[in-house]
Amino acid sequence: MTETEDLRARIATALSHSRGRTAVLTDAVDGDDLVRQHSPLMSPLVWDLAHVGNQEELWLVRDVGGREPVRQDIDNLYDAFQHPRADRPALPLLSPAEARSYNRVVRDKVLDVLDRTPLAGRPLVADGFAFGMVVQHEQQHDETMLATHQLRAGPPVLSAPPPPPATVRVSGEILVPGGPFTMGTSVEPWALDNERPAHEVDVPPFLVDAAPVTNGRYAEFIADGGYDRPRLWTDEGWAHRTAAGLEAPLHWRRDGDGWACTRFGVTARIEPDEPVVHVCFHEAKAFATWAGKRLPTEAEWEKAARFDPATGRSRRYPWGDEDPEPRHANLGQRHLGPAPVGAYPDGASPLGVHQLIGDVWEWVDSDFTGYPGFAAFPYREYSEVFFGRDYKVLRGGSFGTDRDACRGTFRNWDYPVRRQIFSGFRCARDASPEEVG
Ligand code: AVJ
Ligand code: FE
Repeated sequence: MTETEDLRARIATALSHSRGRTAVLTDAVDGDDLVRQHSPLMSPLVWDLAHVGNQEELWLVRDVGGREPVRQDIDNLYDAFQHPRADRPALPLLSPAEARSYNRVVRDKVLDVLDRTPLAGRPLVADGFAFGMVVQHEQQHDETMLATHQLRAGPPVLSAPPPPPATVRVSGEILVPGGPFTMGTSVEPWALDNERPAHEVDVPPFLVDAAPVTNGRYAEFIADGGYDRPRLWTDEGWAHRTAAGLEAPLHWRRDGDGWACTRFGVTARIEPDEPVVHVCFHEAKAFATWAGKRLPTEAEWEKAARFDPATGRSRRYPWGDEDPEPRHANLGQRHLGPAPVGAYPDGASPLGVHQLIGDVWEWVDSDFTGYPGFAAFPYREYSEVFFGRDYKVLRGGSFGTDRDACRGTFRNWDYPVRRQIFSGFRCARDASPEEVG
């Protein structure tokens, strides 16, 4: 096989893998359920379904392939900037059957375009970028659809084996040495515009938690009055906590002297050793203050995840440069929840930081902005229009994130009040001179 044939085969596999996930998420419920809105924060599942196909048509059929449009008349319906999520159920959307057949027609054309397009030359197609972008887009919506499932009431319709148990004890903090490291990338073929370009950042020495904050620790924060002490919160955080009546992570309910939560229709006691999930940025920050720590900055998070002190290089992933395998991280909706701390020793960073990739997205204390030298590509609406103070960054992916939409440089963002996403966090703090040694 030539290199191009190999790349084409990998793209075809990734396209069909993502579509398989989309099918699982949309075949699990009936037509009524697909067109219904389960939360004003989310689209009806049938919107995500056809939006995935429409983006694929725009980029791969029309732009890369130069082919005639399949359904130009529906572009406006599936343009996320034309209609806020809350308004989408009232639109004249394709029915579930129409959306499925539209996606099939588009995909057949795309496989033909893939066969005929040289994957070199203009930046949009070099290394199969546009195909990689479309694969990641579908995987991002698969995660969004999984979040919609979590907000949906009723008996369980999704199932998966439980995550693996812990096999090592992981606790305490890891010292990340001070000095420059390479943040972002200029060489990762499918990295999106906001991950580029690679640039050097000097990060002072700091300590980072070896693992994400667990449910058990988070419950201690609640029991210690964490939600009742304004001094633990920023002004903005306290105002939100009060207005929204926050008392615990989303989906938690008191259960005797402890807590239970409902996940994809199944109610169970919370597992003390699993990373906490469904907290907003403000809750993460208040917890960190309570713990005598802070959230890591985005540069600190990435250095903890990628910096190899033996070589001074930044890795693609904490475990090295190889693509994620099931032994490295809890990704891809193989399990319907985070794994306990200590379940992925093979995924640890060289410094010994665990579960940076997968399980839960981690809030960091940084606004979403462009790196020095940022250039929007191939469209401003992916990243650039979101730059500024409104959004905080999340890193590392969750159990709901698939492998092509997750790497050491990958950046996610959301409003600091959002918690319907699979969001958790870990803490960090400055290193004292004695600790630096
Ligand atoms: C990167 C997850 C914030 O879902 O809003 C999907 C990804 N962009 N379609 C989102 C995205 C266009 C985006 N996030
Ligand atoms: Fe989208």
